[in-house]
Amino acid sequence: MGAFKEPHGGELKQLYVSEAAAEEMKLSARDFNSWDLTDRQACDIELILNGAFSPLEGFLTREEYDGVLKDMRLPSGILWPIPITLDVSEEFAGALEQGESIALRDREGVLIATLEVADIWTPDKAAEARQAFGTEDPTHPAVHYLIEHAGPVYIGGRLTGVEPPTYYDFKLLRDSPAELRGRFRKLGWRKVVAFQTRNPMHRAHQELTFRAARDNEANLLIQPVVGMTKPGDIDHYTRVRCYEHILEQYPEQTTTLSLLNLAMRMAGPREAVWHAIIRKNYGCTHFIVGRDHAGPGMDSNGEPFYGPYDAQELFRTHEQELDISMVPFRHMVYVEDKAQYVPIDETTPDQKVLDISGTEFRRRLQEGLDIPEWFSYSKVVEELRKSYPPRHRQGFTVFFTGLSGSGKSTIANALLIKLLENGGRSVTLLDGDIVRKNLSSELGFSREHRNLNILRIGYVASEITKSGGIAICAPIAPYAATRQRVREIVEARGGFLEIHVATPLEVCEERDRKGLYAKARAGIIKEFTGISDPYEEPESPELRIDTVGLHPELAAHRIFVKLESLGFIR
Ligand code: PPS
Repeated sequence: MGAFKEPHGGELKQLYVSEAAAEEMKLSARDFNSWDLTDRQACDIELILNGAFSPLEGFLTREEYDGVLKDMRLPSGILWPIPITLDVSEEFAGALEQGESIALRDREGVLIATLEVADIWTPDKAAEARQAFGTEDPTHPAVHYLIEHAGPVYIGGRLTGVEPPTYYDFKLLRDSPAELRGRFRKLGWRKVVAFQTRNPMHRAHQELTFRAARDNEANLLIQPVVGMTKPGDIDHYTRVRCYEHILEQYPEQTTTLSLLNLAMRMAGPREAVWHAIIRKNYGCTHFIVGRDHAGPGMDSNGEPFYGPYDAQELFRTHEQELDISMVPFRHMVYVEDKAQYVPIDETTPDQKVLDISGTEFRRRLQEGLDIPEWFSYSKVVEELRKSYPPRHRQGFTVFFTGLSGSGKSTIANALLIKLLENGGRSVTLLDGDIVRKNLSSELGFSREHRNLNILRIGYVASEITKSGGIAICAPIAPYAATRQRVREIVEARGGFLEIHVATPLEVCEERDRKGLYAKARAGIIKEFTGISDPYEEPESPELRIDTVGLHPELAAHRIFVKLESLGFIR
């Protein structure tokens, strides 16, 4: 297999018009219906326009979509495993007609491309989830995205590129397929092995990629994904700094680094085939596929979504047609006596084999514990420690929930004082009443308004948490789904503890400190939580506290101890 053959499915698509034509398009597109691209769509469109998704020339039409879902093929017969769709709102789609051109803009309103509308349709999302990802289970990130975030209507059609997206970070590391092919040509690299990753690289990865290149007498392209990866992954800024350190460890002139603005779907086998097509388009001849390639983790029953080698098998079935060779990943382990990494199947029973799992590595990072040099280069570990400090240096949110009069504010205040006494971090109390006065003064108590109120609190708490502070929130927060959303936003930035102040309704009503229960019973206050409005009890809070017979100070102490045991304070 020689280098620089035509990309998958024929010529490399390059859909941008000339600068002069782009200027004209910007003027004429002023009258077009205009759609602001979502983050996912912004990634997809970039790779369609620059040819990384060749042979696609736009977002899938209905016929293309059906074929991709059914047997991974476009109407031309070319293999294409992942549906690349432009999902929009019903309102936007309702104003469109087939054949018209629409403007597609980035967040700042910059015109990225125009699309000639060929099809407008309402997809069967459950069927799409089953066919593309093999499951309807919403714990699969792509299924979750499809059901929770993607718009209800799809628009398909050809794109004309106006302006490539602007980046402010790592500009020199971002390449189009044509640019990377040009670099390989200039360097005289005829065989190139591509390595895909969404994680920091440690020594095992370095050894494996080094071997893959050596065994195939090829050069190496490290091409990490910096678009959208699995929620909870290490941010790309930190990862790229780590990759730059690891690049120093390869023999000079053998290896290059380039970033890929891909929005991953975590679709396992189908995703592996997709990744290979993309790398073929970038001019690579070989592609490394590991165990559980692009795996989405466990399903809601704790079972893996795909078998560990399903991706390799699917790739193997289509390898000829894909015209890019698979380099199957062998799990590398460290053999202490040899001070060397070796594929696990080449070790002997008498050898002492060392390995640190991803979970164990994260635990050590979180708790500030030792990470040995044999596992990862110290510069890489330092970089990770800077961005992901141990828990006692991270911010966190303590989120109280419970009925009015349950004692949330009293315990929250006691906790505030204890944390201030302990020192080291700024502490902010977002009490229900305070927030309603300052942040949410225009809101009432309908479900919609309560949710809005809680999401505002969650947003502020997440910003405080991100900056390394402590946020204590004490609203009623009666709806479980909204509390879950707050948890998700905050956990992306640091710690989150939900404390259910589970004082029974009868006790709260009997206390009736503010006289609100009496008014609620009399119908003077409407939509009152516990009386005329629901309260959904948390199923698994970090702590549940019943204040009956428990002094607030003791309650605060229990939370303090919990925070200590989790490593957030010491
Ligand atoms: S929510 O549901 O989380 O948005 O509520 P929250 O922001 O915590 O506000 C609750 C405080 O507002 C007073 N109040 C009511 N609570 C519940 N239902 C109704 N209809 C209502 N009307 C006014 C009440 O004092 C709550 O304060 P706490 O401290 O919880 O007693």
